[in-house]
Amino acid sequence: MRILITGGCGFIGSNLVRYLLHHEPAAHVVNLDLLTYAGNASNLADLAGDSRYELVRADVADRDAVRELFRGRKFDSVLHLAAESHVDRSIHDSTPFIRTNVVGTQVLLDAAKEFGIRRFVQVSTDEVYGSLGPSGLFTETTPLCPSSPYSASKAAADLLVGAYHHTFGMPTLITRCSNNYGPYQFPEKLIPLFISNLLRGEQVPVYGDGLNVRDWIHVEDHCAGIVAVWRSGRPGEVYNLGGRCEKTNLALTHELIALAGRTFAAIRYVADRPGHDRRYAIDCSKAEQELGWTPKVDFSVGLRETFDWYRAHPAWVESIRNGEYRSYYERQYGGKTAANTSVSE
Ligand code: NAD
Ligand code: TDX
Repeated sequence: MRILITGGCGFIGSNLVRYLLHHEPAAHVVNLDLLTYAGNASNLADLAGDSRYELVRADVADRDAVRELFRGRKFDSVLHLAAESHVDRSIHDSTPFIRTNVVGTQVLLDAAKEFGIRRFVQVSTDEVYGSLGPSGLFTETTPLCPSSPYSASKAAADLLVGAYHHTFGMPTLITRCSNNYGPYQFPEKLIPLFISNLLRGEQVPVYGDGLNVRDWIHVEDHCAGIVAVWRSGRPGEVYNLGGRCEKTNLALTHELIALAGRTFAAIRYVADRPGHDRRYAIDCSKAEQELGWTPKVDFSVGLRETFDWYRAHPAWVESIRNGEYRSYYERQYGGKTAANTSVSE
């Protein structure tokens, strides 16, 4: 059974490729990835020589390349993760977000329709629902109300996926997951950025008052949820996936500071993210009841393991923190370079 995973060199994609090969002995995985700044072929270096894995470098929005790939292989299923995924970058420039997240999804849907794919899973995000007040949870029937260019592009893609099911009867499914953490996450997102700064003795930039809430899930639990939806979800349905683990950014930052053995002097409050969503929290009971899936990784255990993973992989982090990353960091965090945000405690 040949499965196309898009974005398999990114954070969740690389964990998913490994998860699928481990849990589905019959699966052969083709990984379609453009290898953007966020894609790293070395995330799957351990699969070199594995006859069940193949990497194809291409753009999901390149219609000819995608059709060529589908024509050459008989894919059973598509697990679509390729995306521009960082909210802050979408605020600087939304152009690649529209191309990859919206046009790329349309191109894939057209190819999946033309070549008769049996299952098409769109990996989406809780951010399409917008922001919550102090109480309540996102359910699958919460209206879409995206706030950022990133979440708007994901919502647009989700609507296309739903429309292809409704109009053409395509066997599409959508997952909407909360914030992931774990190994191989690019250090522009909160947890890997803060861990890598703390390990270098640098400060961590907390946006605004630090009281925004996110619902954290370990990437392994997310991968298990995607596979459960792929195996047993009902076509045309949306499944929320979450960790039932709400934390303010400040509480999470304190946990990371404790793991690093640092003090609160490591925190630097910086200007808030424009349009910053206040709170996300997911009701994932539909996936639990219908699919028998549930998040399993205890947050404090998962966070410690993640911290240890970054500490054990300095070369992986340093290879990313060079080049393009440095200019991004300086633009995003007020011109402060890593070197001049160091603190002595
Ligand atoms: P990531 O940024 O780490 O990886 C994205 C991958 O997509 C990279 O390998 C990149 O090279 C590839 N890619 C980008 N543009 C491409 C293009 N035009 N053609 C082919 N490949 C391209 O992202 P992630 O955090 O692993 O997220 C994966 C998916 O999961 C995304 O769709 C994202 O919206 C969704 N999601 C992420 C989270 C999270 O917390 N990270 C939560 C919910 C949903
Ligand atoms: O430097 C920072 N300081 C800070 O306070 C960064 C990078 C983030 N934050 C805050 C903003 C958010 O409230 O931390 C929280 C988490 O931020 P991100 O890691 O950028 O994630 P978020 O914007 O919540 O989106 C993530 O979860 C949903 C992923 O990036 C998305 O791809 C996913 O869809």
